[in-house]
Amino acid sequence: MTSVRRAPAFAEKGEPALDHWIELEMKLMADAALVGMPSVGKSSLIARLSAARPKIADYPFTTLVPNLGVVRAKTGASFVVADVPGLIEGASEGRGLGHEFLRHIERTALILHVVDLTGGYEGRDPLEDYRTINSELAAYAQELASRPQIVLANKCDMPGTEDALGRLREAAQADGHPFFAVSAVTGEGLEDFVVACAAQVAELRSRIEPTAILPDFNEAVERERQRRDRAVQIRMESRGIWRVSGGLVERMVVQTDWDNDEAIAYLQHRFDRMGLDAKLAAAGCQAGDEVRILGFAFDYEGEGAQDAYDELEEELAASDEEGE
Ligand SMILES: Nc1nc2c(ncn2[C@@H]2O[C@H](COP(=O)(O)OP(=O)(O)OP(=O)(O)O)[C@@H](O)[C@H]2O)c(=O)[nH]1
Ligand SMILES: [Mg+2]
Repeated sequence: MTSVRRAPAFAEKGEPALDHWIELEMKLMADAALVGMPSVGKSSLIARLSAARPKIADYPFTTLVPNLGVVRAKTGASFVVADVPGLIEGASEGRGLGHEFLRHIERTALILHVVDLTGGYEGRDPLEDYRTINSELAAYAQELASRPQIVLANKCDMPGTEDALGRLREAAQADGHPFFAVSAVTGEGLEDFVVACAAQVAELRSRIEPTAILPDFNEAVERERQRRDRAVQIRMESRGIWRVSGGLVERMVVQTDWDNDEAIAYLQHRFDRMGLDAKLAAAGCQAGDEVRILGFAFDYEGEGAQDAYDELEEELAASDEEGE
């Protein structure tokens, strides 16, 4: 394809659009998630700490969908907390509301593990609750169990909770987790907790690459874009008339300055490097046929014509040099 008819055969502008099917899964993007057995006071805590106003009641599974709240520390730092519905033993196998909500904490950098010091109306052992939740997290994904965790021993305003408090503090410390005795009702211990939590969130955020969330997606889209861009489609429009399409080849033509012989020669050089002549020949295009790209028409001179021209040009250049 060497000879170019300079006047566009017909006007046609614009690049072809790309479409994609993408599957998105909605997940909470909180800095920290309140995780714990039902009725331990997770919603009471988020209500006390933020402007969120979730339903609070003394029966399990009061919270059915996660709530988000913005918490501001007295240092001025703020972070987003999610109040996730209660987990129970077996949640990792889908018991209770567990499975669905465990998925919500997958992307939360910090776990705020809330334990009810009173053991609830069933008289559970708070230390056992603490272990149960941690094994549920581990059973769902080992990585969740090793995620940074702050343990909140809630309802410390209640009488008779000292013994549980001591045992729980010991266990949390042995696990390497910061520990705070708090009360969502009186507010005890919450100020210190919020300052510590804000500091840890800041530290965790600094470790996260801002674009880390979608690298695979972005890369896949870019790869696909490049693949489609480079792909060249050839089809016969009618007898002796061929249509060449593809993002790159179309852009090359659009970008060419048709008043500039060098630009045209450069375009022909690029066609050549893409092996366009050979591809046209393989498709059945014959010397004398017309090749259309967008609104531009080219005369096809047959495969090998370019080589002959190149040789001729080289010869001419060589004789020019000799002449100088
Ligand atoms: N005494 C006392 N009671 C509290 C405290 N925090 C929460 N409660 C009570 O505990 C009960 C459960 O509180 P919620 O905040 O609804 O508990 P939850 O963990 O969100 O419960 P689910 O959403 O069902 O998982 C309510 O009756 C609260 O008033 C606290 O610090 N001290
Ligand atoms: Mg709740």
